[in-house]
Amino acid sequence: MAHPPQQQSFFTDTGFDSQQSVNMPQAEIDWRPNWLPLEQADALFTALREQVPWQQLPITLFGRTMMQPRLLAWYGDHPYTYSGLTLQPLAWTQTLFDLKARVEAQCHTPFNTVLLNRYRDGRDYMGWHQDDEPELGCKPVIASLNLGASRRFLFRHLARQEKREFLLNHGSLLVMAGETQTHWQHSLPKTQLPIGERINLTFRFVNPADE
Ligand SMILES: O=C(O)CCC(=O)C(=O)O
Ligand SMILES: [Mn+2]
Repeated sequence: MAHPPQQQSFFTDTGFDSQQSVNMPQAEIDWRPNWLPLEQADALFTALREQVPWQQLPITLFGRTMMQPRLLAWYGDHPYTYSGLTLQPLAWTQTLFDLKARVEAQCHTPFNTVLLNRYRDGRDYMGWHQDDEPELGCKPVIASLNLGASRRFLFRHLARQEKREFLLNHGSLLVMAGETQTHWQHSLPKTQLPIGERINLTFRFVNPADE
């Protein structure tokens, strides 16, 4: 892997961080609303918005192809295939490489890719799904970092009548682990509120053997 270019790091201090407990059966969730200090979250949002080569790409679901209702970018060491689309990875930038190290230290697990989603306003959204692609393995750890506008994030259990809701605010980190992806789906619904842009980053470990 090519060495990422030198650039000033966002993560020179550790900042304020507090975990909030979550009670969800058959799930392991680590929820840290104040994970990234405000100035770092602001700087990261601006840098990613300007520097990432955002793309709007098609998706095929149930035989129908449509444009995805958000912009995205895929970085890391491996391609990623989901819903009929294979994303070739962009090379790590120094900013994303440093951020990955910080998220790895928090989660005590390695990541080798990150999916970036940019929601231009409340009309952009993500429908119900599980992150259960074979290349993620059976109990994937997925760390989700949130920047910009706060958005509702919903969970629904696949077998029980249970739902949960989080308000994913600027600088928060939500980690999904254990059997979360087996038993729960998640979504980011549309909103009619006049809200600004949001960027979400999900760090993942793609198993090279299953590519
Ligand atoms: O934007 C979000 O918070 C959700 C992202 C997500 O679920 C995904 O990328 O798989
Ligand atoms: Mn997901």
